[in-house]
Amino acid sequence: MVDTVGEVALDFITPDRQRVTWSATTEPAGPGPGGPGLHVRELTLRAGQQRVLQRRLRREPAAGPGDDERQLDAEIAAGLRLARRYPGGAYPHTLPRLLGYRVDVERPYALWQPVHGPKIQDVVDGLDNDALDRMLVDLLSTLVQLGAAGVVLRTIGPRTVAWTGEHVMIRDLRHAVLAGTPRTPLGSPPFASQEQLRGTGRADARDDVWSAVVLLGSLLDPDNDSLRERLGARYSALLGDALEPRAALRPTAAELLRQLGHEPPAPAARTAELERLAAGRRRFDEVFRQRGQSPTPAREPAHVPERRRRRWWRARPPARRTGPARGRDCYLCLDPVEWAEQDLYTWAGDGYRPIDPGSLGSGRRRDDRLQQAFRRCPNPSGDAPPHYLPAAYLLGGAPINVGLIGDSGVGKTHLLAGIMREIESNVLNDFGIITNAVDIAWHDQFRRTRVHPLYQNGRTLEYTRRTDEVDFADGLVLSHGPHRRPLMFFDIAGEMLAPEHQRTRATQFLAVVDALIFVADPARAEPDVTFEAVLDRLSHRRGADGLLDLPSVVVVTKSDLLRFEEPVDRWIGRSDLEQRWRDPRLVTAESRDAYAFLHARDRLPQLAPLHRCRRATLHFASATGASDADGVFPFGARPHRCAQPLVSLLDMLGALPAPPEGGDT
Ligand SMILES: Nc1nc2c(ncn2[C@@H]2O[C@H](COP(=O)(O)OP(=O)(O)OP(=O)(O)O)[C@@H](O)[C@H]2O)c(=O)[nH]1
Ligand SMILES: [Mg+2]
Repeated sequence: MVDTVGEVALDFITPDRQRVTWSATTEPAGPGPGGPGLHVRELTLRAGQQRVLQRRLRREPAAGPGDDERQLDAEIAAGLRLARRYPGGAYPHTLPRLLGYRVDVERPYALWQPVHGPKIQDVVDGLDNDALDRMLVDLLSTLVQLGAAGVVLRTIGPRTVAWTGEHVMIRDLRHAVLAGTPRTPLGSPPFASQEQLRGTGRADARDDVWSAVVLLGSLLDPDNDSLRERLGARYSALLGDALEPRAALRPTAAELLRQLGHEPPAPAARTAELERLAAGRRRFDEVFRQRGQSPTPAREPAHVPERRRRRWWRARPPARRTGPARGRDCYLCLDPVEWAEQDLYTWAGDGYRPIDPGSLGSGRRRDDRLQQAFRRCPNPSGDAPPHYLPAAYLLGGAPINVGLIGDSGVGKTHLLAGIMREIESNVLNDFGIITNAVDIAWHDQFRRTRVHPLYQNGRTLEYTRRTDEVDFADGLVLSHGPHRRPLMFFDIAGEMLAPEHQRTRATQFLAVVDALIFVADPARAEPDVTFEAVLDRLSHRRGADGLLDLPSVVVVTKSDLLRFEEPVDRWIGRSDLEQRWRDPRLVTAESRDAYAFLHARDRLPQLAPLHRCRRATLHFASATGASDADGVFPFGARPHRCAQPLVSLLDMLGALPAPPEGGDT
C-alpha cells in the first residue's frame, strides 16, 4: 500500500496504560516495508518536531492468525515489558523505546522512537580504544537488561546494531520474543546459534549472548586487534564459553561482563505489581509444600507407556462403579442405566421410534445403526419425563462428564465453542486421539449454532437460556486404538450455578461430573461465587486427605484483554501443546503464573479449585482473540489456547496416551 503525504490522527495506548491522541504528518516517502505484512512509516508530530516510527500491520481480512500479527503482538509485548520494567529515566539508553500501540483497529500498529545512526559494522574501523570498550560494555549491559525483563532480541548482528557516535543502539525489536517462547527458525549463521537456526527448544537470553559474541568477534577482526590484545586471556574466555552450542551451557551476559572486569548494570527496582506476582507464586509453591506434593508430578519415562495404558482403561473411582459392566449413571435423572439392545430408539425428526432389535444386523450395518441409536432411560425412580441417551454414551469405556462452571457472562459458552473449534481443527490427533460425535445431529447443532456463528460469521453467541431441563451441550467419543471413551460437556446458564439455585434440576449433572472447567473472567468486577458453591455441593466426594478427587482446570478466559499484561503476555501467544505433553513442568509454570495473576488481583474465590481439588491446573485462554463490538467481531474471532485446558484435563483423567519417546524438548 502506498502512503500519501498528509495528516494522521494517532489514537493509542501508552505503556502507562493511558489513552492518548496525537496528530502527525506523514513523510513523502516512508522507510518502506518492515516485513512481509508490515509497513513502516515515519511520522512527524504536529506538536513540536518529534518524529515517531509507526510499524503497521496490513491485516488480510479472514486470513486467520497470520505470523505478522503474532509478530507485531510479540514486538509490542517486548516493548511494553521493557517500558514497564524500566520506567522513565531508568530506560536503557541502548534500546529503542515503545511509545504506544493500538491493536483493536483494522491496521494494528506499534509506535517507536526512531533509531538513527550508522550500522556498527560501517564505523567500527574508526573507533578508538575507549569507544571499542564502550561498545563491548554497552552490548553486554544491554543483554543483561533485556534478560532481566525476559526479552530475547534474536537478531543481534552487524545490521541490527547501530553506533550513535556515543554508544551502541539496538535498531529495533521487530523479532523480539519473551524468554521461554518456543523457538522458531530465525536468522543466519554465524550470528544465530544452531538452536535458533533450527528452532528447537525455548528462547533463552543466552541466544543473544551467542549472537553478541559472534558480532564482537567479527567486528574485532585481525585488523582491529587492539581490544583483543588488551583483553588477553579474558578475550578467549569471552569467545570460548559463550559459543557453547547449547544456550543452557553459555555464561550469562552479566557473568561475561564480570569476567571482563566490568560491573553489570544495577537491576531495575521491582514494581509493586511484580512484588504481588512474586507473592502469588510463593503462595502457589507453599500449597504444594504443605501437601507434601510436588507441583509437577514426576513422570518416570521407563514406566510411562505401561502405566499410561492402564490409565486409559481406568474406570471411574470404584465407589461410583456400582452397576454392571456397562452401567452408567444417567446425567438427566441420575438413575443407573444399562446398555439394553432390546430397548433402542432412533430419532425420526418428530419423535423417537423404537428400533427392531432384529434389524440391527451385524458388522458395519450394526455399527452404523448404533451410531444413530438412543437408549430410553428406564428412570426407575420415575421422577423425570421420558428421556433418551445416545448409544455412544453407554458403549465403550467410562464416560467423562465435564461441567463448565462460572457465573453468567464469564465466557463459558464461548470457551466451549473454542474448545470444539480446536478439536475440529484436529489438535487431538497429535496425541493419537480420534474424535467422533456422541450424537451426530446434536453435535451438528452445536456446530451450527455455536462454533460456526462465532468463528465463521464473527458473531457473539447468546447467553445460555435458563431452563429446567439440561441436556449435555456437546459430546464426543475419544478413540485411541481400540479404546473408546465418551466425553460429554455440560454448559448451563451461569446464574443457575449460584448458591441459591443449586437445588434445581438444571444442576443435577453435577452429581455425575468427572471433571470441571472453572471459567474465570479477569475483566469482571464483582466476585464470582459459583466456584465455591459448586465445590461445596461436591464436598461429599472428598478423600481422606480432605481434597476432592475431581480433576479441575481454572481457565482465565478473555486473556486477549490482558495479553500485554504480565504474566499473561508470556503465555497467550504460545502454541506449545506438544511441548507441554512431553514436559509437564510447562503446565506447572503456567499454573503458577495464572495462580499468581489471580492472587495479585485478589480473585481468591477463583483459586478455590486449586486449594480444594487434589489435581488442578490453571490456564490462560481466549475464546475469541478480541472483544466484540455490538455483537460482532469486526476482524473475526479465533480461539487462543482453548485446547490446553482440555488436554490438561484429559491428562489428569488418564485419558491421554503417553508421549512418544524422546523426552523433554
Ligand atoms: N474479549 C473477550 N470476550 C469474550 C471472550 N469470551 C467471551 N467473551 C464475551 O463474554 C460475553 C459472555 O460470554 P458467554 O460465553 O456467553 O458467557 P457464559 O458464561 O456462557 O454466560 P451464561 O450463558 O449467561 O452463563 C460475550 O459477550 C462474549 O463476547 C473472550 O475470550 N474474549
Ligand atoms: Mg453460556
